[in-house]
This record gives sequence, structure tokens and C-alpha cells, in this order.
Amino acid sequence: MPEMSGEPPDIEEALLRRAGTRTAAPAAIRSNREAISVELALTVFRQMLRTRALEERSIKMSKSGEAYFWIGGPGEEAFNVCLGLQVHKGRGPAFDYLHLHYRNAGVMLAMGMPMIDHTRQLAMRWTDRHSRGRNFVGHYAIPEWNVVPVSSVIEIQYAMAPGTALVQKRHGLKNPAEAEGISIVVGGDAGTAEGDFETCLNWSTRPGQELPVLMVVTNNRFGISTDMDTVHAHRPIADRADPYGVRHETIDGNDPVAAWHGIQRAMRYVRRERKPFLLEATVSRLHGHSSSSGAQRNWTETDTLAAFEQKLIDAGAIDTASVRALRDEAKKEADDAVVQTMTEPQPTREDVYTFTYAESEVDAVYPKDFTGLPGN
Ligand SMILES: Cc1ncc(C[n+]2csc(CCOP(=O)(O)OP(=O)(O)O)c2C)c(N)n1
Repeated sequence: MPEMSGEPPDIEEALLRRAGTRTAAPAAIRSNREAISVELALTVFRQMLRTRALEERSIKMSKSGEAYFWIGGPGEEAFNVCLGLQVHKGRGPAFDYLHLHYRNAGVMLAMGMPMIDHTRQLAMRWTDRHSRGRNFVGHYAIPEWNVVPVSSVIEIQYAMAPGTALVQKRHGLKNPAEAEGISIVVGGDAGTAEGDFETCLNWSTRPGQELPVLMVVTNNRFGISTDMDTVHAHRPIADRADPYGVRHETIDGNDPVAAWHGIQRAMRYVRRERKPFLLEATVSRLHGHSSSSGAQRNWTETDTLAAFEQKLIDAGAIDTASVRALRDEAKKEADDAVVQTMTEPQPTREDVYTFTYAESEVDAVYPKDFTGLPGN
């Protein structure tokens, strides 16, 4: 059996601080008819706070000139953290593959990625482990965790996910004890209008060849500046799975309790049945599309973090002093990551072709020349 992802990050500190509250601590945090334990709720909350701190610091970097472009997921913290905490993390087909979008910092932080792995890419440093300072922020690539490189070309991740899922299905048939790995693919609502989305539905449902793909659509209702009401006659988007006989659900991605259970249900189905599932999560977009549109805060959208904070306080699960302490801690972590990042070198001119082409036996024309440029 593959190992589960690492234990939820340490929340002892938050719990200790909570001990100071005079309200009796509840056993669970509820939403409609679902609930999660207080321990899990505090873990999710802390990861949401860390993600928000990192995103806000990232926006500041793009405004101050420490970075050149920002895109990310403020407003998606609840869904992304709940997803990251439930991933079976590891390398190879026994574990989950992640085909992510460019708004998934919360997934990665919840999986255990340090903040500096994000800020190094944002500031285009040579120390950036994902792309050596040559890709946009949020374009993660971590082979040890099956995190497939994020692409700026939207939606192609949906055409790639059936590939890793096919490997996983075959691997599971040969190794029944390792048959729980799934391929998780995440994209936005606007991108679902592209053919790659349909490709995923089609390739995951060939009769007798169904594939363990968890298709996720984080629906923030916009494609850059285009309102989905002007382009999608059909909704909810999850219904697009119907003609393929794919199970689907639309959940409130701003509600951590709903998100946790929606993801858990979908994952359980894909892991056990080895068949696809389409999960649509409605989310907010709190700072517009990217720094290219200014990244101003949109105060009309629901703020999942503020709402969850209030819910935890109202339930007596945490007090305001503890919230402040956790927020300060998260901000300091982000600040420290930036300070360290800015001391590190950027790639040089000479680095441009490094890692561009792999050494190849078939390179008979220019042997030992992997730059692809004659005479270089
Ligand atoms: C194939 C392709 N077409 C267009 C673009 C330009 N583009 C970048 S992000 C984006 C909007 C995507 O919207 P959505 O899929 O809803 O995701 P969101 O950014 O809202 O999370 C577009 C059109 C692109 N990067 N790739």
C-alpha cells in the first residue's frame, strides 16, 4: 500500500493557544449536515492562513519589482488546502499524480512544500527547483511527488492526465497492493471550453478501459475578464460529464467542510472503482486574474479565509489572539522566504540553454552538442 501523505502539519501551538479561551471547545466544525474534527479544522485553517500570507506577499513582490509577474489563488485556499492534505504523496504509479493549474500554492503548501520553493520561482532565481528561474510563478514541477510541470498553455493538463492514469491502472492490475494511485487534474472554468477537457472525458471512459482520473474544475466564473455567463450556455459545468456516464458533483469550494468531504468522496470513488470523477468547486477570485490586471482586491467576493476564521471563533475552536499569532507566524514565514530568496542569484546568459535539450544517442548531426544550436 502506498503511504498516505505526511501527517497534517503540527497544530499543537494553535491548540495550546486555544487552551486560553474561556469557551468550551467543540468536538467538530459543522456545515449543513457535514462535519470535520476541530483538529482537522485547525490544520486546514493554518494552511489557509499560510497560503494567503504567501499569496499576499507574492503580490507585494510583483508590485515592488522584486518579481515581474504574479498569478495565484487567493480565494481558493479552502479547496486547495483540503485537496493537498488528501493527496497520496510519493513518486511513481502507486502514488497520486498531480496535473495542476497556476493557482495551486495551497495544494503544494498543504503537501509540505516550503514557501521558499514558491518565492524562488516568483523572483526567477537560479535556485528555483521547479524551473531554474525560467517559468512563471506557480508553475511547479516536483518529480519526487509526481507533480507534473504546470503549463501556461491552459487546459493541456486535461489531455495529459489520462496518460499517467493509464500507467497507474496497468500498474495496479499487476501489483494489486499498489492499486490506489490516481491522477488528479485541476483547471479553471473557462478552460473547459477547450478540446483538451473533452479529450480527458473521452479517454478516461473508453469501454473497458476506464481510468482513475479525478477531474477538478475550480470555477471562479471568469476567464481573465470574460464572465462565464457570456460563454457557457450549459451549467453547472460538472454536468458535462453526463454524456460520458462519469460521476460528478458540484460543491461550495469556499466552505472547507464541504470541500473536505467533496474531495474525500470523489477520491474514494476514483481510488476504488478505478474510474473517473468530475468535481466542480465554486471558488472566489480575490485579486483578479493576475498582476497584469493590477491584482487589486475584489471586495465583493466571498472571502473563504475570513468566513472560516469567524466560524471557528463562533464555535469556540480558536480565539482571536490565537488567530493573530498564527497569522503573524505565517507572515513572518513568507517574509523570511522572500529575504532569503532575494539574496540568491538569477540565471545567467550562459544558463539559457542548460537543461533545454537532453543528451541523446540519436544526435548524430551535432554529437555532444545538446544546445541544439550548431557551433555553440
Ligand atoms: C491555450 C491558451 N489559450 C489562452 C490562454 C490565455 N489565458 C491564460 S489564463 C486564461 C483564462 C483561464 O481561465 P480559467 O480556465 O477559468 O482559469 P482561471 O484563470 O480563471 O483560474 C486564458 C484565456 C492560454 N494561456 N492558453
